[in-house]
Amino acid sequence: MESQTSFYSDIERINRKELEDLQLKKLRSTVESLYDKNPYFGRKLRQAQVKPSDINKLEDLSKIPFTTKDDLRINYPTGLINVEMDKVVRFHVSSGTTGDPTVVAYTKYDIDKWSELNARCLNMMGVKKEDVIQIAYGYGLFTGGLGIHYGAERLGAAIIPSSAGNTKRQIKLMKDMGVTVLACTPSYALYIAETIIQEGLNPKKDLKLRIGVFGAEPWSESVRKRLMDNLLPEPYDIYGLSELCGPGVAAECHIKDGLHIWADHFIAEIIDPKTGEVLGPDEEGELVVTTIDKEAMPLLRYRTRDVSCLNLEPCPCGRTHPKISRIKGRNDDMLKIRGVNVFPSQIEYVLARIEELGDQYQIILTKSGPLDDLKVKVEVKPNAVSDKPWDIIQLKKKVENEIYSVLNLHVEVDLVEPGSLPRSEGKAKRVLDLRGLS
Ligand code: DLL
Repeated sequence: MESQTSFYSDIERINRKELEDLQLKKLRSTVESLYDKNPYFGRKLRQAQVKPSDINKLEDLSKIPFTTKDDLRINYPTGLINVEMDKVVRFHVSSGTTGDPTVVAYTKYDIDKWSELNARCLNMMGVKKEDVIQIAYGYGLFTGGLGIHYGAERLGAAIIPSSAGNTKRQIKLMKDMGVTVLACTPSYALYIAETIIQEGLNPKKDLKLRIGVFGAEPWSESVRKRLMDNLLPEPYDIYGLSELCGPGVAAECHIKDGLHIWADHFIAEIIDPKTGEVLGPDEEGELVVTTIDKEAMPLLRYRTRDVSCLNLEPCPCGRTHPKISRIKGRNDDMLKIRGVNVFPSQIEYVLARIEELGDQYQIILTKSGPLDDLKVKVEVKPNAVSDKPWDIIQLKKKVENEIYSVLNLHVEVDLVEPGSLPRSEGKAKRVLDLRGLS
């Protein structure tokens, strides 16, 4: 249901033309500030022959060169900071799963705005000051815990900052404290749901959970359905990345058909990752984001590597900010198997629709001659099939056929015992890459 409080109603429902005028004004001042103050961006803009005065309409954004994670690495740790160091009040550091860590900095103003964006996201999901929210994203260098925390505090909700891990204690807290909102990764939510059942509790009767604030990794509609069946009625998607602030860049409204990206803070573009060409609405490509309301570390045309598309149609919820589609995955996580492009999230989508399967799976990447190949290991639900070999073979065939019908790819499936695959308390690692070993 739509939230009854119109918390940030004016800016969320500002008319498109005014929103675009505001974006242009803020874009120009961001470019001006980087051009004048930041040696690295200043040089990049001069090399591309772009002056702040060249930015006269939003389309002029395409004249500006992209920023990539490499730009952050080259300038490690503080080279992209665009304010005096004494104005910086916080650093977060990304874990660097794909290379060296990257540092992001915030001024007091940035923290204030970041809190506001997260408050908007939570409000949009229907979270109210009367709610009790358990934040089971990691607190610390990762932005998930603190980002959602500040948003919930701004909204006035009661926070349980449980951080990730210690799942049984999480569940006890939920029960004893009457927790109504759970914020964590969707893979951790699945693990929590499984543990609740193992503890002999019925989430619908014994817990008061209402809303899920799930993000930080790709998840599919079929996982949403599982979470609705086994944990709570309203699971919402929230998106963000440290480089842009952390969580709170975009989130779903009650329509749950795409995530509103806050356009008074970010300009979103979708590009062809190979050519850099800007694509039109509804065309799938890489999400590129320009921050237009940041002090410490503004970024121009940051290549997120996340695959999505842009929807500019008016949303029935009344918000005018554009929507991005659910993130399919990162383009560097895309697997190319016998000529077919596969995102792990597509495999998850198929597996989570099959009643007999558990929530945990692993994609194992191997080499078959010069080509990559993959195999899927997936847990079967307890008592879902008999021990008879024939039943197991039938289920294996069914899963392989379902994968084939969606991906057009023959994949070998290995059904494994319940509880035998690793569980995640944060971002799940679903792909096991054994290509170097085969
Ligand atoms: O994951 C920030 C965050 C925390 C978002 C909590 C939502 C909730 P990073 O660790 O920098 O920041 O990782 C960012 O995670 O580029 C995406 O690839 C992925 N990601 C984040 N949210 C989603 C989502 C946080 N809702 C990277 N769906 C991003 C799919 C997501 N992928």
